[in-house]
Amino acid sequence: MAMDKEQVAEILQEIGVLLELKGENPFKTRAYVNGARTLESLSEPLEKIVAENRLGEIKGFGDALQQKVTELVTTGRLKYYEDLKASIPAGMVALLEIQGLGPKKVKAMHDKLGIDSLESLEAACKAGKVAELDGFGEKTQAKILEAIDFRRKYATRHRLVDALYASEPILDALRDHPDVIRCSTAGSLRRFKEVIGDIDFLVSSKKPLEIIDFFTKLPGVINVLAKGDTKSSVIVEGGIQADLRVVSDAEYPFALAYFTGSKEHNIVMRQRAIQRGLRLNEYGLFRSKEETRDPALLVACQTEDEIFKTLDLPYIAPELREDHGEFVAGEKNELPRLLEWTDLKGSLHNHSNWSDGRNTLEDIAKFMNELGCEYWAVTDHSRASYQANGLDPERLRKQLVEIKAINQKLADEGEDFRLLTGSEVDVLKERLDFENDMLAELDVVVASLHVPGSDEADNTKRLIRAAENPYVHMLGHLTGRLLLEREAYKVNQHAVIDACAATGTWIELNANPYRFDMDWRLWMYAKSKGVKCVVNSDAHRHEHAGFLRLGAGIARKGWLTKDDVVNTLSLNNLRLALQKKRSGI
Ligand code: DGT
Ligand code: CA
Ligand code: CA
Ligand code: ZN
Repeated sequence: MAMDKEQVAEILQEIGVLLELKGENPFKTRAYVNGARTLESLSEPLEKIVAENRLGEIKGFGDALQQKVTELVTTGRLKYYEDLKASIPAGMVALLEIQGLGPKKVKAMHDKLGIDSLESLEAACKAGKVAELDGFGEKTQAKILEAIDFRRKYATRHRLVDALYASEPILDALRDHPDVIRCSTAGSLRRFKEVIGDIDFLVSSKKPLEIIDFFTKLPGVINVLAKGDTKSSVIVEGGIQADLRVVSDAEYPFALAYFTGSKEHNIVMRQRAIQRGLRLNEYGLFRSKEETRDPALLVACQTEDEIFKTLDLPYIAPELREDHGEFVAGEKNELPRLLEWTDLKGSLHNHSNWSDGRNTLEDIAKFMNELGCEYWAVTDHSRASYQANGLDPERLRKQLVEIKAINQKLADEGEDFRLLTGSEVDVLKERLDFENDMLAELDVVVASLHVPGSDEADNTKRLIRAAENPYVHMLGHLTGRLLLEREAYKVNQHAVIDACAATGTWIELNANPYRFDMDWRLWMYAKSKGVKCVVNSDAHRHEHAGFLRLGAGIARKGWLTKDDVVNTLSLNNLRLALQKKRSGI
């Protein structure tokens, strides 16, 4: 595949750095870095220049550079670069990402101390060896240790919720700025990925410099990494990197589509443009057969919607832009009408202070009623979860009496809201934690595997057995994963989904932002088998009700509609739905 000039420039830049790491002569390394810069500023398409054999006319482009650029543009690869990369320890290259370390310092530490990884660097600093090197000193050594710490703490992956909370006040501030015409988040955050790398902001404005300056001085910004004329990178609270790009308002819809991604989605969009004799890039959609950003050739679009229309597609929601079938469905006009979080009428998996939740039953009823819910199930842990203060049948039956009294009081006051009784019953090795007669007394039964084994077949069998129980309405957090913290236990999710389909069992989409479990990638399969979803907040305190909004976003990412989600039903219809599996007994 041929490369465009940005990609070629990036590789030249990297060659410069790698050569410096090897200690090559500075003229040679600088030729590559300068060459990269020249390419970026070219107004003509690079492909054209190469095809017409005119690279030599560009200032600073000697034979070596011409030959390499030609190879890259025509074949998409460069043997020289690949060999060079292979000749340097990968750990050394990674050290360049530590703040304050350039190729010269990395090379010196490698030559004198054999440092070729983050670990060996840290050890050498702690042993005081780095400070002894020429041109380093105690101060530099301390700074390097700090930077290593910083990097560890501010890892490169972040949970969606942390990125959302960090981005919202920044987006509000941008929106309120008088020189901002339009603004949005983009990238994986806008696509609602469960884990993101960095936050992307996009603004349209006539005064980019002022916007950049304003952005870098916002209270949520704790460190400025780069500050250019139209883009900036910063670290925001939570240690998350955030990129801002400022474009003209005419470019805005195209930049928004481009920087929302995903890369895979963008590739297909570009392809569709080419098939129609057009060119799509971050600057616009152009009537041209080659790369350009000539405004005279622009197909003006006011919104993303119009870009999609021009490429014969309906609007594709950002959550679906993963090249996971949105183009095929879009062409047939079969994109789903996605769930809205306001469609949710309550949550069917929650805890109270009877097990490991914080709030009392009365407070929960009051709070969720005022929030506008129609119902809220209390599904405290069963006795096997002793560390979570799980309930035995005796305590659970006491709780049922209390809930009944609360509901009676609500009815007397003319309120429509109801608490539902229930349990998050543990899936044990050979059975469920409660007998069927206990489960039969409950409105809602969630079955969860809290202590899995290491054997996939065994975990799968346990969950299938739980699904086969006529009193179990749904399986809770199917894999037990905690994002960026704990891996999923081994389980054959497809087999479990099949069992749920066969038995009329629902599957939870646990909306706790550490979980988002079952994963969005599996819902399309579940849906194809007719398995319904329940978006549950798994609330342990009032504030967790807000998880429902996040869970709905993940459900959207899994292509789910209102009809696919059980807790969009009104209380009466929910009661009927809860009876359905049991009535088959
Ligand atoms: P992240 O930050 O790793 O969670 O994922 P994204 O999707 O936010 O990726 P990011 O921040 O590197 O770039 C934002 C978007 O910009 C990305 O989704 C698509 C677009 N983009 C960036 N680089 C490229 C590229 O080389 N080719 C194409 N087609 N699109 C790109
Ligand atoms: Ca990003
Ligand atoms: Ca980015
Ligand atoms: Zn649980």
